[in-house]
Amino acid sequence: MTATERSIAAAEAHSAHNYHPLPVVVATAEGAWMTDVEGRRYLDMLAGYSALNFGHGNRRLIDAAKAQLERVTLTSRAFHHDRFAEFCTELAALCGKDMVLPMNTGAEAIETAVKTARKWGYRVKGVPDGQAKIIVADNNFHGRTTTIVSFSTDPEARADYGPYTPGFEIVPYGDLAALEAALDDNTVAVLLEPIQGEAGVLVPPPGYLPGVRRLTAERNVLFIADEIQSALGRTGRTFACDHEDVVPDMYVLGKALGGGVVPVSAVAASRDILGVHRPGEHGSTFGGNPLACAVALEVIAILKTGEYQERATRLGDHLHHELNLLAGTGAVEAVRGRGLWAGVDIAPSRGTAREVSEQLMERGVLVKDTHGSTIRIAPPLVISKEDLDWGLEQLRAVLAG
Ligand code: IF1
Repeated sequence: MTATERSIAAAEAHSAHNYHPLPVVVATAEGAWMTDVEGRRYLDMLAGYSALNFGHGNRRLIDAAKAQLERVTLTSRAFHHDRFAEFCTELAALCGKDMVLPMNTGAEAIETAVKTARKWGYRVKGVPDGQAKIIVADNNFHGRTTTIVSFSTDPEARADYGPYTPGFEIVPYGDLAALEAALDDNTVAVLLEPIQGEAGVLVPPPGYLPGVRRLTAERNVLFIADEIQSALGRTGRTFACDHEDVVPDMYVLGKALGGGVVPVSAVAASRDILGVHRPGEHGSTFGGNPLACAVALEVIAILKTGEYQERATRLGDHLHHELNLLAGTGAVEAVRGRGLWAGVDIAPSRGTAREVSEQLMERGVLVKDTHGSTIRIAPPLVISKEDLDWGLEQLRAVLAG
C-alpha cells in the first residue's frame, strides 16, 4: 500500500462518508501549489472554494496570524479585546456599511442574516408576529444548517433532514417577474447569491440584480447578498454586486475573509438593520475572536490595495478567453463565470465531470466537479499566468484524449 492509499483507507474507516474527495492526500501547500504525501505537486484550481483567494501560506496572513497567536487568541464576547474595534471599523468601511456582526462559518452568517431580517421585520417594518417571509432562489446554496437546507431545492442537500423551517418562498433565479409576484406585505427579505456557485457558477442575466434592488427598495424589503463565495476579489471586484453597481442592504461574507487560515464570517449592514439586536439575543463563542480579527484585518488591508481584484480581472479575462476557445471544439458545452471563477460544462462524449477531475489530478491539476457534468475552476488569485496556462494545457489534453 502506498502512503496515499493508507491514508485514504484510514480516513474512510474512521470518518463519516459525507464527502467523496479526489484520491489525493495533501501534505503542504504554497501559493497556488499543493504537495501530496508522496511528494507529487498539484496546481490548486479550486482554492478551498474561494477561501484561499490570497493563496496558500500567504506571507502577510501567516505573519498576522503568528503575531496574534503570541498575544491572545480567544476572549469570548464576554470581554472586549483590542483587535475587535479595528476589525469592525475596517470591515464596515470595506462594505460601505455602519455595522458588522461577526460569526465563523458561512452558514452561521446566513443564519444571522435570516434572524436579523426577521427581527427587523417585526420590530421595524411591522410584520405581524410569526408571519415574516424570506424569498430565495431555486438552485441556491447558502449552507447546511437545518433552516438553510429547508429552503434548498437540491434533494442531496435537503432530503431526510426535515421537519423543515417554514417562512421561505422559492422563486426561479434570474426571473424578476416571479420575484415581483412573490413579494407581499409580510416579506422581510430577498436572499440571493449574486453569482450562484454550487449551481455551476451561474451569472444572472444583466439587469437582474439592479431589478432586485429596485423591487426590494420599493416594497421596503431587505436585499441580502450572499457574497460568501463571490466577494473579496474572486470576480475582479471586491463584491460581485459591484459589477452591476448594486448595493444590497446586507452583505454576507465568509470563506476568504479568514484568508484560508481561520474560519471568519460576518454580516454587514446599516445601523437601522443590525441595530435590532440587543445583548443576549444572538451570538457565538468564537465569532469575532482576536485571531480571526487579526487575520481578517490583514485580508482587508490586502483587498484595499486592489491588487488581487486587478489580477482576477486580468487573469480572469484570459481564463474565459481560453475556455471559450475550448467551447468551440465541442469538448465543452458551456462556460460561465466572472473573473477567476468558471463553471465548465463537459460534453458527455468526454466523460463525466468526476472522470475529467480524476484525469486532471493525474496530470497535476486539482478541480472539483458538480452536478455530474460541470467542473468548477477557481484558482487562488495569486496564480501566475504561466501556471494558469499550464493548467489550461492539462485541461485541453484531458478533453482531447
Ligand atoms: C460544502 C458548494 C462551494 C456558499 C455560499 C454559504 C455557504 C457556502 C454561496 C456556506 C459554502 C461550500 C461549502 C462546501 C462546498 C461549498 C460549495 F459546492 F457547496 F457550493 F463553495 F461551491 N453561501 N460553500 O458557497 O458556508 O458554512 O460552508 O462556511 O458544504 O460541502 P460554510
